[in-house]
Amino acid sequence: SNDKLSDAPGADSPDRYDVIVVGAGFAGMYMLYKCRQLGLSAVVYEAGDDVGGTWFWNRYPGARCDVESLSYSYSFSPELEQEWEWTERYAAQPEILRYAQHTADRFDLRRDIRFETRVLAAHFDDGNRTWTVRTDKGDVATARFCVMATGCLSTFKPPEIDGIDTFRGKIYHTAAWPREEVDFAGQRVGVIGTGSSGVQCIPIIAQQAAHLTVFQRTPTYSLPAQNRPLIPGEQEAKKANYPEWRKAQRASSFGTPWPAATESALEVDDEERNMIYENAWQFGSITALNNVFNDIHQNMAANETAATFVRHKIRSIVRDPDTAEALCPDYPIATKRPTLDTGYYATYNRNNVRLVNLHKSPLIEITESGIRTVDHEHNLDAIVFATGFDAITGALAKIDIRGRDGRALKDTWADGPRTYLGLCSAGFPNLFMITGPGSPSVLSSMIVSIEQHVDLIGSIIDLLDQQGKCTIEPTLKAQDHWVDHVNDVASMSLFSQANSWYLGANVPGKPRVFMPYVGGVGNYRKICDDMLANDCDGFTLT
Ligand code: N01
Repeated sequence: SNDKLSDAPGADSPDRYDVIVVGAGFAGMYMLYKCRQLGLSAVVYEAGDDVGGTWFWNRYPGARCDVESLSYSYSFSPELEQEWEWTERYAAQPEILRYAQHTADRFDLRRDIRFETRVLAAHFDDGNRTWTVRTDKGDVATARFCVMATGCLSTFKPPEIDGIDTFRGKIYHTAAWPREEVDFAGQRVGVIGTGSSGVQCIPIIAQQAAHLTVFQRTPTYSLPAQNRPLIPGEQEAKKANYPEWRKAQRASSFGTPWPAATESALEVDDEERNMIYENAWQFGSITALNNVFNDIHQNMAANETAATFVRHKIRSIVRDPDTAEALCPDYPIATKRPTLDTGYYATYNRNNVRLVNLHKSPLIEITESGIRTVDHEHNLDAIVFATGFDAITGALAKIDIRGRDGRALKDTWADGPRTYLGLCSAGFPNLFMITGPGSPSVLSSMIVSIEQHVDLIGSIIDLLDQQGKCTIEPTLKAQDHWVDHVNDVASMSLFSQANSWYLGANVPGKPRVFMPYVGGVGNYRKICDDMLANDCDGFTLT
């Protein structure tokens, strides 16, 4: 609403804090910990009834992280690092959720988290330089600082398909999966979407259901996870070496250390190139295949050699030639997010699984009994939407955020997000976004980037307090310069060549702006450290 928050009920005696944090996923939890460390009073509002964010909501069968568990974990507490035991190379959702819950218990975080409470609005008051936040539970609270720990992939997008309401069977969305076990036994199930969520749930649903129909619009390049239980000694070795490993993570390009490739894919002969790709395929990592040569992200011909390798793999695994062809992508590899799977392509060899190529047979509507494409009516008992997210800006857009002079963030960003360092936006003093647009965010192992931003925000607040300053806000000049830099770096890579959610292409009407920073986690950290060392260069402190 347009009402001033200061007129809302409860606004005459709001709860006051130093910091209000929105979201209790990995970002919000660590932000709360950091506030306590700095002696700041803080409250966290969380829509779910427990911590964990992404790992709280995405309970679909097969949900699993595609960063190795020994890397995808907090580094801020050596005790936590040492005591937690991972069971698999790539941890599944229940285990990561237990880890988040354990962290909350261990540091007694829950007492400052208000669960089942959604933040509706956050308004900055120029007069007293505070943020006022209103929730759906009627809470009104004020704080000097407001931190959005709302996640990059937390607002699932509507599937934009007619007739959903008419369907008489069950509807599921991978990002809003029910808590209780879903039993697909004996059912005819349809899955729409073949991104990371789709390729993870499809093989498992295929095993459970009587029949599975996969509705594919754009095929994905999927690599085998080669997941396995951790072998004896493996975890102990990493734990003994954690400080160095974490250092390497922070200095790396994507948050997981990877040896820098020195050769071009076009410099080696076919046999050697294939052997190198085969080894990467057998290794099992989303970063392996596209980083064995130094030009796959930059050079179309080099990129094509990796893409061809994966297409050969698909054709060698999938027995039906038409299905195999339909599964072969034709855009440059790694320009949309690659996916990591367990048995995805082989699933299409099962006789209870059918692939519908929506490019050939477009989807018309959902009917009361299933899904109608131009040439067929598919009768279904359940439909699973694995259709993705309004990424990076979606969760921020859902909150009525107003900065100086009552200006809405939504209006300020009508042509695409504008930030300085992906952390703050001009006109919105003392508002921080953890892994916001213009930071490495989704092009990194998220916890590495989350910890960096939380540490940075802590240092900035500390510096303001030491200098007796109240507000911090980026200058327009620094912001414009940063936005240009983010765009320049993206346009030098092939990333801008696919219709991906990185640039908002999956949401109708969303401005096409490449949102994550492609410059690399290590470089980005250095830029931020320099900014801080130079008295918050690019920010105005008042
Ligand atoms: O979503 P997506 P996701 N009709 O947007 C299709 C992270 N993640 O939830 O490409 C028909 O990638 C859409 O087709 P198209 C990870 O960063 C990580 O799978 O738009 N189809 C696409 O195939 C990931 O990248 C993990 O043509 C429609 C699919 O739905 C990000 O989250 C696991 C459609 C959406 O794919 C998002 O992944 C899961 C329509 N109307 C997620 N609308 C791991 O760590 C959309 N599609 C492993």
